[in-house]
Amino acid sequence: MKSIKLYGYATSPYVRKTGCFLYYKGIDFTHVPVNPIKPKATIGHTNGAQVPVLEVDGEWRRESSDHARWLDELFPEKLLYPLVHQAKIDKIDRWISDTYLPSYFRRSIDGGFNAPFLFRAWRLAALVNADTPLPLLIRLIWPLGLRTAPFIRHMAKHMDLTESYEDMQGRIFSELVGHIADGPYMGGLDQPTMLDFSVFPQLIFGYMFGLEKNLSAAMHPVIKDWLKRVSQHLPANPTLAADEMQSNSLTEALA
Ligand SMILES: N[C@@H](CCC(=O)N[C@@H](CS)C(=O)NCC(=O)O)C(=O)O
Repeated sequence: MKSIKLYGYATSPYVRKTGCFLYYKGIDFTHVPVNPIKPKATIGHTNGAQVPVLEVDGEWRRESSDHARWLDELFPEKLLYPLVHQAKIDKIDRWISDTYLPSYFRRSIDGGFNAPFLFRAWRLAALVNADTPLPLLIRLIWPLGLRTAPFIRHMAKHMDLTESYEDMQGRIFSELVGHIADGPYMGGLDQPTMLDFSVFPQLIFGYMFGLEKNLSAAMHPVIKDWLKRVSQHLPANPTLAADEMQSNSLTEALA
């Protein structure tokens, strides 16, 4: 049996994405929580701080979308990247990687430094702390850390910051609905692929782990039906965040 490790923290959308790839395929793996302020302790061997890192029998790779293709090579059942749909998947995956996932960092880039932002940032720090204890001071200055993190500043360079946060959110949500459309899965495919597992954990994370009161995406009937379909392929908590930190039930929100 192969030894499989996923290094990362559950507050990273990219880590949650690779986590869902593994869950969907039913692969036994160990989640190794990475302390973002001391990444060397766990991923020092990669000579960097970027997560997720997927390691199979000692060979490690970065880049979450590449993980889907690598996992298909190693475990060809339940393909995440079926080659018959390569062109369609590549196109939507580019949208997910370049537009959808970076949008989760927009508030950290130029949102108000206000109570909702502070609450969110402190909750994120608490979620990281549940897996890798952080000094109190570090948790307190987490909002500042998000504002100044080099990888987030780098993302900002590829965003149109002249579009307001609300306009961006509305636009991206409509684009998402368009990619799901009549389904049953993203891109109109009959089976779930890497696309579904790249988006699903992001839509549910904030609600399940106390960043948001409601699962607002589920107010849209297309998204709600799709969330229900995708959830059937994953465990009850597919996010890698500690179970004891869960605040809201997904089953209830999707009932
Ligand atoms: N393109 C990468 C992006 C990964 C990424 O940006 N990870 C962030 C966490 S959300 C990270 O590790 N940042 C710390 C760093 O790069 O030093 C992927 O898809 O895996």
